[in-house]
Amino acid sequence: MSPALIERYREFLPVTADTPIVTLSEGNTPLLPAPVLSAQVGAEVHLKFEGCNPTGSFKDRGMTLAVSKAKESGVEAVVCASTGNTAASAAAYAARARLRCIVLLPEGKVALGKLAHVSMCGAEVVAVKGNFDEALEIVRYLANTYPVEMVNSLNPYRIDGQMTGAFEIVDVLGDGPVYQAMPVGNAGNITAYWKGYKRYQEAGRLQRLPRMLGFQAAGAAPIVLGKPVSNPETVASAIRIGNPASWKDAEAARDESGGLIDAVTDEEILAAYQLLGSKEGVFCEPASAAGVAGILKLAKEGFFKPSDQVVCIITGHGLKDPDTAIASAPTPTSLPAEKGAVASALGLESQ
Ligand code: AN7
Repeated sequence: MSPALIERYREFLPVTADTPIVTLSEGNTPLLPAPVLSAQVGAEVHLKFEGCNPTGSFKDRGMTLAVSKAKESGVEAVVCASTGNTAASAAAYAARARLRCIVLLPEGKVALGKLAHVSMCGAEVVAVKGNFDEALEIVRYLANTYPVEMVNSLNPYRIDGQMTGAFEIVDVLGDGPVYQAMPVGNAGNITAYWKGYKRYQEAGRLQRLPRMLGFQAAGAAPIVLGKPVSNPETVASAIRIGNPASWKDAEAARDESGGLIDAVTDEEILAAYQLLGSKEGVFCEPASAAGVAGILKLAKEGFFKPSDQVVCIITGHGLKDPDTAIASAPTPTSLPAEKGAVASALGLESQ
């Protein structure tokens, strides 16, 4: 087994010799050059493909630590509200730790692959007739009232674990990129990356702090609007969040780094989603394309210089949301099982 993420970065994480390490061999995800995107953006773009984590999203970085610490504390159950990926990750790590796992999901708004994952990993699923923000309120109440551990990113161990994404980028590039672009939902990940870069700077492993570029979906853009959105809507269901828990920390990451948080429309998100799949071979879920949509938008305003290194965090795998993929793709050509018919429909000509 490749080493647990916690072992690789143990010196930066709040674990002791007594912490039981709950791992599925997370992290160490690819940092891929993106030649087509680089040409379109006019900068050197890399993709940090977090879909390669054991449950198909970046959440595993935080969950390995949060569940390890929950196990260490002797609690019997973990609980979270989720647009899907946190729940899938919590379910998998809780199964590994033999802890009870309770997840509250906004009913009818969670992508199919995430629902499948949560169920197969044995979590107890509550479908809440409300949105993510309402589900999170209930989870906070449960965690304050009963002996259950909340594993949303309000749990500081989630943020600490997710710092490792920044560590890995710097370990590969040799320094911070000029810009880091990413989607923003509950705003835990932008908080974690910024904390990670700063921690690496303190440790002397980084000279240049990146500027943080966060992107919300236009229908769920509370930080951009400066006020909560009571009925968030977007095709990017992972970031369908109207009142992010780490709002202030996201603003601090933006302001301290000299970055920005902007909104991208569903059309821009879906165009970036298709480009990533069809031109770079990276199949991500719609929310993950928001950062790429954002840099494409900024590029139109001449934002980047050719020498700028830009890392986009591709937060989740495309198989999480097969319905959106199928709806976005052309319908397959249906043909009889005949060689000639297939060859001629494909426009193939013999040499
Ligand atoms: C693919 O799973 O909030 O800004 O409950 O699944 O740290 O919230 C997911 C968020 C980006 C936004 N990309 O990250 C959840 C949940 C994907 C995500 C985000 C999410 P944060």
